[in-house]
Amino acid sequence: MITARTKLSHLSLAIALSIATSGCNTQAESSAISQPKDAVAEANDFLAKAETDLAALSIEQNRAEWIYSNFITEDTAALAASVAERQTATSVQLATQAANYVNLDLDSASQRKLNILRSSLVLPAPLDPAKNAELANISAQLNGLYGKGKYCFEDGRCLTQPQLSGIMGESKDPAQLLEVWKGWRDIAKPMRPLFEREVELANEGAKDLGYANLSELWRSQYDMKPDEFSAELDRLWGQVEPLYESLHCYVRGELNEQYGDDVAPNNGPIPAHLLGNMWAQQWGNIYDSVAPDNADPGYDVTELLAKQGYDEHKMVKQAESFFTSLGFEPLPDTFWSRSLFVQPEDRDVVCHASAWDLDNLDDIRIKMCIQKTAEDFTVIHHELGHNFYQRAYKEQPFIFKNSANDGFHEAIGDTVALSITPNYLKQIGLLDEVPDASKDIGLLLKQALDKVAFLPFGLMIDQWRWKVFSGEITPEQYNQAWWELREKYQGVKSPITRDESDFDPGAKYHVPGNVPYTRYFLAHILQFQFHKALCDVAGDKGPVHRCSIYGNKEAGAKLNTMLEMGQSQPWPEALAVVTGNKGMDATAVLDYFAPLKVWLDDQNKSANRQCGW
Ligand code: X8Z
Ligand code: ZN
Repeated sequence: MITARTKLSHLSLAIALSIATSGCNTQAESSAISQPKDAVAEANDFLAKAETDLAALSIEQNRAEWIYSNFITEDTAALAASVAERQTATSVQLATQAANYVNLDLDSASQRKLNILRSSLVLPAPLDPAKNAELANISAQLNGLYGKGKYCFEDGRCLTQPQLSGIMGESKDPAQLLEVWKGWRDIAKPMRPLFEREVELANEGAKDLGYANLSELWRSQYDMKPDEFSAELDRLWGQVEPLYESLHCYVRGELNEQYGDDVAPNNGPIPAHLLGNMWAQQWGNIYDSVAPDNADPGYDVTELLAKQGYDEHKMVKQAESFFTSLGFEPLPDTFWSRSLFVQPEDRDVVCHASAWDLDNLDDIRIKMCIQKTAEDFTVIHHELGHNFYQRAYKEQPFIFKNSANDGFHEAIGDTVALSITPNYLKQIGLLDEVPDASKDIGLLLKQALDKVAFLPFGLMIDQWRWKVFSGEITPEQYNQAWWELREKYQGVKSPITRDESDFDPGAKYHVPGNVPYTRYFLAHILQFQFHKALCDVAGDKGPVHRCSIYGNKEAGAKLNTMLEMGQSQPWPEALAVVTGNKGMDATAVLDYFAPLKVWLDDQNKSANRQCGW
């Protein structure tokens, strides 16, 4: 959740300018009207001070949050909440003040900084200090509830989220899958009243800043009007929906053959516990159940890692070496001594993978309870993508130390991981023999189970949250509306009856963590655009799903040029640096999976499947 971190540490950070700040506010207004020249100077002074102060305070916040997430107790929660409270107060103050300067004739960088200051909060507190304190407290509690979450079996064994996810990924026993699926969701029930209050308070904070609600604020962070952004998402989803439907149809048919009509009917939405993942968000873990008969590439990265004796540290080293092969500097020693790779047995930690930038310079780290699986090998690349991005933009002014938009931050490591091809695995000694082109459908299917299956999930989380923020979904409808959207976008359903005593959204990290989720949808489009463009730079002439940019310094340099820009330019400019185009476009996704789409439709047709739900 690096970018949540980045966001928080950037803009909910801030130093308590306290009395001096509010005085400054009034002056700014009056001089802006009467003395434009002085007002411009004042605006620049305001920005300079804001950046210095924010940068300093962000370090304090990062440390408090790092310690809390690595050691969840009442005390660390209180300390983290107390820093968050100060920072939110200051960043709200700065966002309010920034509004006073936006109509001045400033240089474009200053103008952009003001806009970022105004719109980058993800959890704005009301001006009332008591409410700010309450919000900081609730936020820390929600994070803690997720991090401490466990399900205890009847035999007394209590498992944490990564362990339960391991069962969801491996088990083929529907009864066991259902027990774990349901058990994990019980951790979220106590979150419901906290979440409801969090929404109320943050909406009030958004209104204080001049937004209609928190939905409008979240959607204002993409260099376009909020409603244009929503329309852009609909457009991108429309591009990929037919591909998703073909995949859904095929997978549902195969699951029906495996489990039978009672467990996995061949029509309607797919029961959510059968897809190899706690949230049915990526389906790669059921590849073996749905693999094509004649086109299976015949290797499994989890097994290859085990065979070569990879431990957690070696998995991270290997991922680092991909980045250095592109020309990036190796990670600093402190990364290795300060990161968390292995789940500690003696304390509660937030296991959900995240990448951190403690000092906005070189103290970069990851925190992740690594499982020795193919899935986590990919997640490690994802996390390092964040760290290499952070280091690339470290020379930018503080407010620009972020990605072009939040989807970019999520896309970089994934882009690199798209280059984990059979050829690459052979080059690094994990695979003996590269499967020939007759196995491409298997390779593409495996990839689609993760990347294509993710798209509607990546979209629906914030479709739900935005409606919650705007009031269109009321607290009495939280769970029902959640499942309606799950069904609408993903075509999955709850395997058992749920009601409003449940709070299933809370069982997904980013809801209690208050991390916006549309970024991952964007990243799943962007990474295919980046991959295609970088493969072109690398001069690869083969099919794009066989292309690996491993070792290619030109591709690395191109990527680095974009990363170094940070958030200093509107995202279309950054996108153009790598792709030559200024628009997000799912054509790259469709091109990548084109042979698979033909194959899926063929399979669905010859099995006479009725697609859709
Ligand atoms: O949360 C993450 C990363 C950290 S930013 C591990 N991801 C989303 C998720 O796990 O739900 C990566 C893919 C989607
Ligand atoms: Zn991420």
